[in-house]
Amino acid sequence: MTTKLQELLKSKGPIKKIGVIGMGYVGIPAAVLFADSDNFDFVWGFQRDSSTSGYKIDMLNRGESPLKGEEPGLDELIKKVVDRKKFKCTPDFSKISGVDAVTLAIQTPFSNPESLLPDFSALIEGLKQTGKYLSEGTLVVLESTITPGTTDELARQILEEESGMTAGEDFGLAHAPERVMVGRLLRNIREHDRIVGGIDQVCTDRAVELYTPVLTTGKIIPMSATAAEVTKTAENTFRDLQIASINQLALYCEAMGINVYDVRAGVDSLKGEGITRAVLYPGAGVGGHCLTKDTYHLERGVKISKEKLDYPDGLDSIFVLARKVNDFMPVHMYHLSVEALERINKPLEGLKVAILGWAFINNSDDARNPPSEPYRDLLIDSGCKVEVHDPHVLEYPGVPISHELSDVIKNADCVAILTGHDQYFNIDAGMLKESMNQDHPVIIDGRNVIDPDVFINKGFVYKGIGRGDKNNHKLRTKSSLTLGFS
Ligand code: SAJ
Repeated sequence: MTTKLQELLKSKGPIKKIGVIGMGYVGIPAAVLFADSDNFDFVWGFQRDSSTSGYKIDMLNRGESPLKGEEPGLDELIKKVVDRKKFKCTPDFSKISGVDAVTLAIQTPFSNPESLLPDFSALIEGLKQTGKYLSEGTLVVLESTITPGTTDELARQILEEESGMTAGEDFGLAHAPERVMVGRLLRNIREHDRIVGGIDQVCTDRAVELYTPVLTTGKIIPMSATAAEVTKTAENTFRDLQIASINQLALYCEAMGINVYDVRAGVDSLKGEGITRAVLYPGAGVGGHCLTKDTYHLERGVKISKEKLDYPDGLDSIFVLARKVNDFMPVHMYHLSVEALERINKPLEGLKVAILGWAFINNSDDARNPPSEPYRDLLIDSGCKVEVHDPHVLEYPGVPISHELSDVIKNADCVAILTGHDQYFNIDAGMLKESMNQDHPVIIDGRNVIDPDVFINKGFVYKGIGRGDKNNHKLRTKSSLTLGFS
């Protein structure tokens, strides 16, 4: 028995006109890839004409990308589809009534880090606009990272209220989570497999029709909408768990006086069918906008789930524990700093600490939820003077960022490496010691950047994440340094 929606889709025919709401890192590449496909006739890019992002409308319609940073192929593709009149950006959401499919690529940030509750306000606004102009037989797809259950409940409710129609009968509804990484937006959309989940099979099939033409090496993986939401949050939750595992092992190795990188190499040597261990890298913490929040989306999803969860009473989920371990790493960096300075009888009050690296990830200017921030806060609370260097981050609210390494390390009592930017791998121990101008300068390596022996032999007090084999090294005395004993 065919459903009403099947009849509607049959009479509409294949998807030809598409709308993409939210001209950001996710929406722009998605829209121009749809527009570049011969399967589709035209794509509207919907962007609110707000004071903060209204400028994007004219930029895009001039064929220019409003996105910062290098995005291979994107500038050319925007210009191409605009010149061919296959794409146009507009603040007029009423044009949704003329499309066959509309996708929502709208951010769902945390309202505040403490509450770990997502701010769905922009997404809800987008859903209301969509519902208001929705026509029969249109497919609606959510691409934002959302709490499992959102598509099938919140989104369905808003769309039905605003449109007066019924999801799954009068219009289609699905979730197709984005998996893009800044710097490789087009490649990720084309090459990553695409999870596509409808609220029923007809909606899933229509969403498969929408996304298939933009994939090159990627394959479609169809499932239910809620399974798609869980997949997206779980793939980041699992990565966070993998990182927490090696971070916990690093803490154990420090306590047991061994080198975590020896253990890592050993465990990683187990390769092959079904026995490979996904051993990642320990570090000063986990930042960014994915791994720091997606675990809590997943946790909230299971909390509001229809069926009762069977799990040991009062026990944190291993996923939440993983978050707590990873969020402990900047605190551990602080503990290592205190231990190192105590070895040379330097109370923190009034000391100068140089932080090398503010970005949450190597060789990037992305400073969302940086592990360096809690580390800096702890130092300031202890009375330290803190200066921050980062070669890529231009600015950060409330934190002066220097681009002159020599200024930041000058006369510093302690240097702490928080981000593994390439530049830091070339730091010369002799130069650093001279610039810090201390008998026993302190260096805390949060990203396995330096060779401990080179710095220890220069008279540094060294501490490194996971380096139980070096963290209690002998201190080179002044005399042995002047006599040049190695
Ligand atoms: N980190 C470690 N140890 C590791 C790997 C990362 O401490 O072994 C830290 C990084 O320093 C950083 C944080 O974790 O502070 C996150 O790093 P990330 O490499 O996971 O980068 P993200 O947060 O941008 O994650 C994104 C995600 N991609 C999408 O959401 C589409 C994630 O699913 C990808 O696995 C990841 O990129 C990737 O592989 O590049």
